[in-house]
Amino acid sequence: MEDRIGVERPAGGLALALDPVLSAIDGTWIAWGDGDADRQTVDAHDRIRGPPDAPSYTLRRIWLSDEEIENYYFGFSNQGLWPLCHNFLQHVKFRDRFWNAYRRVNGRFARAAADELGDAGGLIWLQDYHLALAAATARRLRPDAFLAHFWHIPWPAWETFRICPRKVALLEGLLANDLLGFHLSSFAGNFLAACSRELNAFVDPTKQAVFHQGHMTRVAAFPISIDVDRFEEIAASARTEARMARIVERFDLADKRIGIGVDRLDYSKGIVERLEALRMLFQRHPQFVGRFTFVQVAVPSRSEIPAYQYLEDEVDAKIQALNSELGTDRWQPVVTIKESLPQRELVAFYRLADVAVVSSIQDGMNLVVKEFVACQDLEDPGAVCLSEFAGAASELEHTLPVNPFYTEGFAEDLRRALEMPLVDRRARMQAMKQDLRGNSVFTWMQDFLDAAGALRAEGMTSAP
Ligand code: ADQ
Repeated sequence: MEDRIGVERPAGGLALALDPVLSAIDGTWIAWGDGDADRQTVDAHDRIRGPPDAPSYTLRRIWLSDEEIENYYFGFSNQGLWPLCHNFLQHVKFRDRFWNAYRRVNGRFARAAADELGDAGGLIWLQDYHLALAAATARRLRPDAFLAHFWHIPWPAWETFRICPRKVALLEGLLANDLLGFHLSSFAGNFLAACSRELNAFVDPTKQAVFHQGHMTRVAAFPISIDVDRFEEIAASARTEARMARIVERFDLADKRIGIGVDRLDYSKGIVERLEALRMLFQRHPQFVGRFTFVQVAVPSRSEIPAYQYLEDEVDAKIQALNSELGTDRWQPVVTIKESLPQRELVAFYRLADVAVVSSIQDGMNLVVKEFVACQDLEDPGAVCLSEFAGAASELEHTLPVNPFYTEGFAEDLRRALEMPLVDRRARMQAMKQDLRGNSVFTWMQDFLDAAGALRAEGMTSAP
């Protein structure tokens, strides 16, 4: 059989959000690659045009060895910073080999960015917690560049952050940027507090700025969103109707109420807590037994890390127990899909559902809930149960807020969602759609770039 090279779309908010952004500005995206296919597709300068369906930006590859992936990505990034920033201190592991690889790889990203910038200078926009140190190297190499960073996950309270043995280096790395963005002003506030307490840096709350070692960094909130038009368009298409019909048939959902959860399998997403609330819903409200099916789309992620392996086992065991306790030949309380689905298929699930459940224990923003809202039609929209601890809760005010730590309350919220009268669902959905339409991923990008442009124009990058 002929070997073919295909494109895998990651089940992750950041990559999906940035694709349209890079296309809109025809920039260069620097990302690590591994595997033969990545190597075979680049040119002599490790570059390729993307995305494959409509090439409109350049992708520059950085090659990481297995050892670097283990220590930089699965190590410091995902066993250090991820659990630290999401307050899962039981999962935090700090190792010197993790840190050494993190520093090294950050340096390589910075050098590639400095290299790609060209003679005219310009903006280097760093994304996320994997690159906290890159700005410091980039600044040394390209003092002419404007450096900005967007941090896609929460920034924890100082009491949490201070347990990190590399806290000073992380803060100083991020302060090499001119502009630093978080989803929420509370995360920005936590960062400012850490700068003042750890570095004794001067924080100017009115300017939302930190002054440290003769340099000013503006720190502000830019809540991310989705490509709203694209989701609305797919949701309204005839092909989506056909997909919905196929899903109903495949999972035997014709006469059922349907719930949906879509998550990377991550302990921060509150999947275990959700399953416990579902069990309680069926116990306390037997009218839903046989009549309500919860579809959990949960694609495994970071499976090399033990905490993620335990989580997957725990989720599997809970679903199996619930299904064998209550399920029959014709009905299962929970249907699981552990694959990465094409966006169009996800949209069909969103449209079918009577209720979406997002029960994050901690979440920077959460794009799934925004996708669900964008896909609803106002004839018969679904209800939304949204964790109070997802960043999106500060934006979408007409959901049913849930507390994933309180199983009984959560179960009652699920019941309320399933029994919510049409007029109430419509009013809430209309308001949420309105909020969302004014705030797409393009607005996010524009706001961030405008802030960068304004700072550059002011030339405000030196101490007062
Ligand atoms: P994530 O933690 O990855 O993102 P989230 O914002 O929920 O979380 O985005 C997940 C994305 O992956 C959504 O676009 C969803 O449609 C997609 N997805 C999930 N499961 C899928 C599957 N099985 N098949 C296909 N697609 C799937 C991080 C932060 C978030 C923040 C984003 C963006 O943790 O808090 O909202 O970055 O900043």
